[in-house]
Amino acid sequence: MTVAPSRSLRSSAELIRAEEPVLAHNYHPLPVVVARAEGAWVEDVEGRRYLDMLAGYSALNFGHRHPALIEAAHRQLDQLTLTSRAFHNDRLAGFAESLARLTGLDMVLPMNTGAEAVESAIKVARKWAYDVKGVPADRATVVVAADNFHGRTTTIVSFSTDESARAGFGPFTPGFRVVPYNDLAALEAAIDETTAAVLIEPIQGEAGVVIPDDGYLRGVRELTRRTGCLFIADEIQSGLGRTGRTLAVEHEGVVPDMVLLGKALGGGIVPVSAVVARREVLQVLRPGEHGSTFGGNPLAAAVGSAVVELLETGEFQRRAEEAGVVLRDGLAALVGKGVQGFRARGLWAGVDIDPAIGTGREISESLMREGILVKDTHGSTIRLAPPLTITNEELRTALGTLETVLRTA
Ligand code: IF1
Repeated sequence: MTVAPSRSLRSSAELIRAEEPVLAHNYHPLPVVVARAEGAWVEDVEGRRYLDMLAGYSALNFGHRHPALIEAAHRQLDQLTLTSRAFHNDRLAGFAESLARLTGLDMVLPMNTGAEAVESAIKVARKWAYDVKGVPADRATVVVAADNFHGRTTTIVSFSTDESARAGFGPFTPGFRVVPYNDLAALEAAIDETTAAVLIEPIQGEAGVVIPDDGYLRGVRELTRRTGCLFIADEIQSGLGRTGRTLAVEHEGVVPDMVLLGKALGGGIVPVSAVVARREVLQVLRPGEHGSTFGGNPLAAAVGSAVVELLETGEFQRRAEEAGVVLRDGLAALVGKGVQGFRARGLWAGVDIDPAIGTGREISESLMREGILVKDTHGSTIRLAPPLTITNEELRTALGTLETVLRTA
C-alpha cells in the first residue's frame, strides 16, 4: 500500500498563526510554509514553487531528497536505526574509514550537530594541550577570529563578537582570544605557550561569505606548526563541495590538524557532524571521556557514507566550480545595478545590496514573492548557496529574478 503524501489540512497563513503561541520565537522566518521539495525546488502548502537558493545554509548541497541518499536512509530505516555506542553497529567503521579517506586525515569523532562538533573539537584541543603539549591544567587558550560563527551553545557564544548572540547568556566560558580575521600578525601576537589551537572558518559564512586573502590559510598552517598548536578548520558550512573543492582549505593546499564537518554530511536528511583529525590529536580521548547518545548511530552512518560516496567522484566539486562561473558572471553583471559588491567561491556568494534599495530582509521578501528563496545575513547582504545540483538554467532564472527585483524595487 503506498502512503499518500500527507497534505496539510491548514493553509500557510493558518499554520503561521498556529505557531505563534506555541513555538519559541528564536527565528523570524520568511512567510513561506514549505510542504514538499525535490532537487533545487520547494513547494509551499498551496502548491506555489520556489527555487531554494539557501539550501539549508549548505545542509542541502545535494538538493532536496537526493535519490541515492533517500534510498540509503530507507534501506537503513528498515534494518537498524540506533544502538547507542554501548555496542558496535555494522555501519560505523565504513563511515569512519570513508570519511577519513575523503579528508586525508586519520581518525573520526562522530557527533550530530555542527555546534557539537565545535564543542568536541575545543575539548579535544584542550586535552591535547594538557596531555601532549604540556600546558598547565586549566590554562589552555584557543584563538578565534572576530565575526566568527561556530554555533549557539554557551561556550561557543562566549567567543562570539556578535552582541545579539551573547547578550543575556552569560556568564561565559573563559580561555578564548579573539583576533581580526585575515590578519596573520594579530594571530601570531595572540599565540603563546598556553595556546592549544587556532579555530577559524576557511571562509566566514555568517559574516557574509568573507574570503580571506590568498595565503592566509597557508600562513595559519605555518604559524600553528611553528608554534606547536593545532589548526582547527570549521568546514561545517564551507566544506563538502560548496566552494568547488571537498574542503575549502584545499584552495590553498592546506591540511589542518582537525576538520569540523556537519550540515551536508547528513545529506539534508539527518543531523550528522564529525571531528576528523590526525591520530595524535584524537587519540587523547579515552573511553567514557566524551560522547553522545546519537553520535555515530547506524542511520547517520549509513546516510553519511552515502554522502561521502557522492563526493568521492569529485563530480559535485566540479559542478560547484563550473556553476560558480555562471553565478559570478551573473552577479558581476548586476554590480552598479543594485549590487554594490559580492564575494563568491564555488556555488557560494555573499551579495552586498545597495542599502538604498532595501535591507537584506526586504530584498529576501521581494525575491520570495517572485519565487526565489534566499536569506539575508547582516544589513543589506544576502547569501546565495543553492544546491550543487542546480542547473545553469535554474541559476540564470534566479539571477534574472534578482535583477528584476533590484530594478523594480
Ligand atoms: C541556525 C547562521 C549560517 C556554521 C559554522 C558551526 C555551525 C554553523 C561555520 C553550527 C551553523 C547555521 C546555523 C543555522 C543558520 C546557519 C548559519 F546563520 F546561523 F550563521 F550558516 F551562517 N559552524 N550555521 O555555519 O552548526 O549547530 O547549526 O548544526 O539557524 O542557527 P549547527
